[in-house]
Amino acid sequence: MDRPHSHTYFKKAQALMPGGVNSPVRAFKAVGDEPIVVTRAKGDRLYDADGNRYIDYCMSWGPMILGHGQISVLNEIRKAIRGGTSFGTLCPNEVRLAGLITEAYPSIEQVRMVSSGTEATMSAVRVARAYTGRDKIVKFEGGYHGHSDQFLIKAGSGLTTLGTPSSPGVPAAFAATTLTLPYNDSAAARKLIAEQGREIAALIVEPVAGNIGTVLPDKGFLETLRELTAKNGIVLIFDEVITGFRLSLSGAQGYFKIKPDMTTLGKIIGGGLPVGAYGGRKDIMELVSPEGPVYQAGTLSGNPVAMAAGIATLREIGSNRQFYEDIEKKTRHLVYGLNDAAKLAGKRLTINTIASMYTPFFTATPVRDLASAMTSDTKQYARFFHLMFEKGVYLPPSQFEAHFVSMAHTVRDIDRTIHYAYEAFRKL
Ligand code: KE4
Repeated sequence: MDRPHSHTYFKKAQALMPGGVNSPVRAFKAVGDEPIVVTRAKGDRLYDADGNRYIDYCMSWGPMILGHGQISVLNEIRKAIRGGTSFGTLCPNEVRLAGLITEAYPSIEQVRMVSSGTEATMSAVRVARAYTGRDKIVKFEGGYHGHSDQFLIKAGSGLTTLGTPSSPGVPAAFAATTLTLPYNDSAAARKLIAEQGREIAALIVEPVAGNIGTVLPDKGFLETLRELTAKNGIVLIFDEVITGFRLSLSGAQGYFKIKPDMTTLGKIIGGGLPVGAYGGRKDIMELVSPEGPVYQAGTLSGNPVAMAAGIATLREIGSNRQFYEDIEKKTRHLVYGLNDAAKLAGKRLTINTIASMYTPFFTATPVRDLASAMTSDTKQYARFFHLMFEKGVYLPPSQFEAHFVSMAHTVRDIDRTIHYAYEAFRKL
């Protein structure tokens, strides 16, 4: 695909920004070549600076569950902007979005809006440490919870993609307070908590991993974490930045019927604008300033325009009783088609999927944790990525990410995708 204008933008970007991007995974480092430079998006399509169009399965890494440029969201943003863009005060839209979230998540008795998933998880852990008076936290190998220091230990997403699971710049003393476990390893969790449980403030988990690529919890895994944390006074944090409003109106906790002590949200609740949130039991959240002593703040937290985008998105989802059934039907159609195409082409793939997220791993091994995900042939993924890109299909530019279907994906585009995938598999 000829992309001279994108090339010009990227060259300028490289001189101005590290790696020419504002977030590492966008840089195409894991798949090679220069990144896509998008000028607009509509429905399930992206349009680049050279007028090329792509069927999009990255969907801005998760927020765009309705599709790009969804009219009711754009209308609410336009309406909000007419009243100004930021007040630095309480505004009605904050109350509305907080109400929609607490209504959808019974475990969230109180919620604090922030401007990213990173802020949400960073703040949730701080409150959990204050609540328990303990320092240590537990995360899972390949789990990605944003880029605050404590989580950049054996982390997934861009860190695994770029081969730096533990980032330099994190003080060893700080890193030592983060304990890690293999995802889906209940026995290891049981052992660690038996040994150190009373020193652990919080256990943070993606209830469905999205940053190893899509990895589902084994039967009983989440239940074990709930039992162990409850018994040891450990705050169980479900990081639902990806799964929140993706798996169900009540996220993964509603889907698997497990009640965490705290939840972090992001992506979909901002409808494409910068919004994150953390919340949970009132006796924990009442520690948050100014009600309590745990400080956390943000100039643009609860921004009226960003709130409007989130409100419109959640209302659009909530107004359609068939929403999750319909979007899952589209996803199943795609995943069955990809599996059939791979089989027909004689390719061995493992495709993990749940609700409207999935990941094709280029390995014949079942993928249930970071170690098994690492058996994937990332070179094959990169070649598949480019064969699809050349056909006008944009996938996440990394093997270790979730792919997303939106309500805007048409059956026609999904069938096209399956056809192109068959052709690509045969060329691998
Ligand atoms: P943000 O700070 O990027 O809004 O959210 C951090 C975060 C927290 N928790 C989970 C489960 C997440 O997946 C994320 C962010 N996800 C990545 C992609 N998997 C965002 C894309 C990027 O880093 O550019």
